[in-house]
Amino acid sequence: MGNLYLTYREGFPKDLKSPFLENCDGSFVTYGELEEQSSEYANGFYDLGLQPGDRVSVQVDKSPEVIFIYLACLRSNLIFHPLNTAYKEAELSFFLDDAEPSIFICKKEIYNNISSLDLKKTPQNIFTLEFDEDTSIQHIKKKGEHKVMDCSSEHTAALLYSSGTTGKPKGIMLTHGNIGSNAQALKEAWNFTQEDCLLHALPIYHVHGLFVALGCVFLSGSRILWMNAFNVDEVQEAIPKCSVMMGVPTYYTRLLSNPKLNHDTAANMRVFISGSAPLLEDTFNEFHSKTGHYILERYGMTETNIICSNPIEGKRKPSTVGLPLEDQDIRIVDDHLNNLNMNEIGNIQVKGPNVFKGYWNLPQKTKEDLSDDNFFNTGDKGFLDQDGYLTIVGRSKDMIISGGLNVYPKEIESLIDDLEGVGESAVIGVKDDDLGEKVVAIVVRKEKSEASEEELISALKNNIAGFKVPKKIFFVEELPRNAMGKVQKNVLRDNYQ
Ligand code: MLC
Ligand code: AMP
Repeated sequence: MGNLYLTYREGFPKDLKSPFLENCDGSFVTYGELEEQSSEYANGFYDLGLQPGDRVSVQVDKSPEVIFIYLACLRSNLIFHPLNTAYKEAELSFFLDDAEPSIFICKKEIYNNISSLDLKKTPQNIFTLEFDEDTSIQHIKKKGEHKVMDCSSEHTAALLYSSGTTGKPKGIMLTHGNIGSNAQALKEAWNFTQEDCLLHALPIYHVHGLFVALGCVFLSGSRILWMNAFNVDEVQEAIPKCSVMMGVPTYYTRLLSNPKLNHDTAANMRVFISGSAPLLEDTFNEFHSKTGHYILERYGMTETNIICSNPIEGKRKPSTVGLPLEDQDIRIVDDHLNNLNMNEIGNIQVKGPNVFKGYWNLPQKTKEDLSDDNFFNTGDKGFLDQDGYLTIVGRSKDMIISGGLNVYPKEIESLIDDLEGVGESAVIGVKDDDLGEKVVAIVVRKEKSEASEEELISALKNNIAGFKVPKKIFFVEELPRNAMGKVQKNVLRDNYQ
């Protein structure tokens, strides 16, 4: 396996006039157009003088054009760097300073205010994706054949950031081989064929909507029913036209409250797949009684793409994430790396061709997260049962998953602590029927401070992506601490649940 584009290309249907992507208004993109458009962008990148390994950072609304750009990056050996559209200026500045892209494709508002990002080094090429405007990246496209560049499967194809329990976000380098091997394994595990139609309502700046969803489609030559965002009514309308859906648990809890979801409307579906956050057993059972489908839960992370999956054929066990994919080893170890027995809870570690190459510019951090025998420490805790199914019971990393998006309390606490009138704070996740977990802050005001919940929330909204902003703030006189002076988050979680 070399260039991932060629791996994807092998799965395209023989007839390139076959639809790849269908929009809700009936318009569509064929596989032939996918080839043509990605070639044209790749020619444009060449004319701009981009070199293999250069980064292409993208922060724009979901659109098929982004897929063309992703594929053009693969073809040209450039590193695709997608960014959550919710990131605010300060967050964006960090990512751009760290990734140092040669091209930044952004929304018009950012393009017009690029100087306010106060970057150490402004990218040489900045574009928007505004159709028909002078600033649009579309103008770089150049017709003509493009020869896909040869590259090793070890070459970095994408850079995706995830925050950490301490310090700054880390860039995760995923290679052509990482993404390709996982796509192959998933296509097999989930029996994707050309007959499938995938309901795609996920964002495409995370591995779930980008590599997991698109990889299965490319490799099977199937098609996508495309939605720019998750809207429960539109998704419900689309279900009868599709055979596979992928989503985070929130998608399924929202669907359950839709009166049109029933056995008949879900009859054409082959499988509903859930991941990125824990699926509650109640959701699994309720969904089955309403539709006759057992949701297939799988487990993954940005550093590894998908690790485990419940089977297509065979028992799907609720509250488990299923069996390791065929090409991966999973082990459960204690803190001293001793292997634990079946049903014993420990640290989940994984080894396989899917495991990332390393953290961008952070060799020491990469070393810390990989054992000497090359197992990656996921930071998740769990156990394997007698049938080999994995159950995740918690995390050693302090992280909240809200609607499938990760929030690191440390980052939010630092920001809250810097706000006027705040002495200190603790950020926790509490159960939420819609989001799974929601972010809540417990704040100790400074003496005489009258800082209000509204003021703090509005100050945070100016600085960070909305999904990270606490949904609720409680004020207390002091935070509970243990004998070592450490804030007792478990006490807070119990009190504020
Ligand atoms: C949006 N908001 C959220 C939120 N998403 N708040 C908390 N948690 C979230 N996940 C806030 C916005 O800031 C805004 O706040 C308000 O909700 C409305 O915004 P919206 O965009 O209209 O929200 P909505 O459409 O309801 O979005 C919720 C969602 C979306 C669940 C549909 O977040 C989503 O699609 N999540 C999927 C994320 C995903 O793809 N994860 C995969 C990661 S990969 P205000 O205050 O401004 O009104 C990974 C590996 C793996 O984890 O295993 O897959
Ligand atoms: P990310 O950093 O966005 O890639 O998030 C990866 C994390 O999401 C994992 O380390 C898990 O903690 C969590 N996760 C993903 N899928 C599941 C799942 N099915 N059940 C529980 N947690 C999950």
